[in-house]
Amino acid sequence: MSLRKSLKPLAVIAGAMFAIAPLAGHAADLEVKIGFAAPLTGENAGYGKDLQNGVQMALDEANAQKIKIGNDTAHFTIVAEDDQADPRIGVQAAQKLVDSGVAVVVGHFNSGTTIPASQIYETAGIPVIDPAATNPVITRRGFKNTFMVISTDAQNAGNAGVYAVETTKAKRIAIIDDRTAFGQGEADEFEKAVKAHGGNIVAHEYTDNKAVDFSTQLTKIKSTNADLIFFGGLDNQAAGVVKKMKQLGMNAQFLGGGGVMDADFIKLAGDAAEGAQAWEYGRPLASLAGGRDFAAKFKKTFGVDIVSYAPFGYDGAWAAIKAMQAAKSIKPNDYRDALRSISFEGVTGPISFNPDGSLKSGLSTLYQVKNGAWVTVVTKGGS
Ligand code: ABU
Repeated sequence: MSLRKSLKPLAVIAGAMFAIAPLAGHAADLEVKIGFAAPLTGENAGYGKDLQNGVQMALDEANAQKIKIGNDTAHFTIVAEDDQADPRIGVQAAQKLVDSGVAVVVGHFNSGTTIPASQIYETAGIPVIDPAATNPVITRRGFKNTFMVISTDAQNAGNAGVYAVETTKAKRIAIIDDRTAFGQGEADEFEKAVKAHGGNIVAHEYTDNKAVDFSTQLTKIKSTNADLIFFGGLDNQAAGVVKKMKQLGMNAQFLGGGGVMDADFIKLAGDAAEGAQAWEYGRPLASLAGGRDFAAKFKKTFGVDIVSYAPFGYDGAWAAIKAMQAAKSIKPNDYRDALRSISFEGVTGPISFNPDGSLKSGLSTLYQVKNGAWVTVVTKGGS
């Protein structure tokens, strides 16, 4: 036998030994892929990266704790897809995650991507835990694999509608929405609640989520003498609306739904932000046990402050890990029931699910800009 020939079997054996040896740096014997999808490029990338960091923080903690699933020590790895906030790309991202063999997905950010993507996960039988998208349709379809760790716009925008009528005493209420699944969804829930409580809608105007000029809509609304304007859409456009209101000399109150209450809104709107009000999902982080520690650890780990939904991403990932631990399996058919009946204290509050997968006891909080900063006004359950 030549030396060349005799070395070949040895190389094969050595290769096989490396293949079964634990990976350097951790003693895992069960690799668990956690899927994640959100916009990681484009206008909404800040929200997406924030969510991804929240999920990563949960996985880092679980890996440090050497979580056991059955007899195996698990090592959790994130498999991230950029859905670009686009429904068509969101569906492709979902299919890629399914094909890559993820055990669960935490995502997406936009209601417009989450609604079609959750159909892909349902067909594949893979649970998706939604940490940010809030159109009520997401859990109204009765899917077995869709769960939300954030309250819906039936609650959040519903609370805004009741508040507009009963607390602000606005008599002439106008609405602008961005016609996305999110903005339109929350505007519809707001309008429904206003009408159910005897309020008066004087205008409902539309824009799209790329628009930067709201003169046409606001000029029409000004002519109705509206005393409160609700905006269904995200922070950057909400800032454009309040700036234009100021330029047009409008004194109506500004009320936002989810996705408005963050530092970007104040930065973009400047002085026009003062007095703006917005309802946002859940409780203020600082009021929750562990909230301040979470924020400090997040800053230390990633070098940036939380933008908005990172704590929900973190809780979503932990919900999946805890369900897998309880079921002693990472197979969806084994752990789905454990996920359905999970109950734990997350960093955002208690996490457990209604039969349709929506968050039990969802809450939302009203904030207002005072002296250039968001301050908490009140927290409420669903209306
Ligand atoms: N829920 C806040 C914004 C994300 C979305 O639902 O589209």
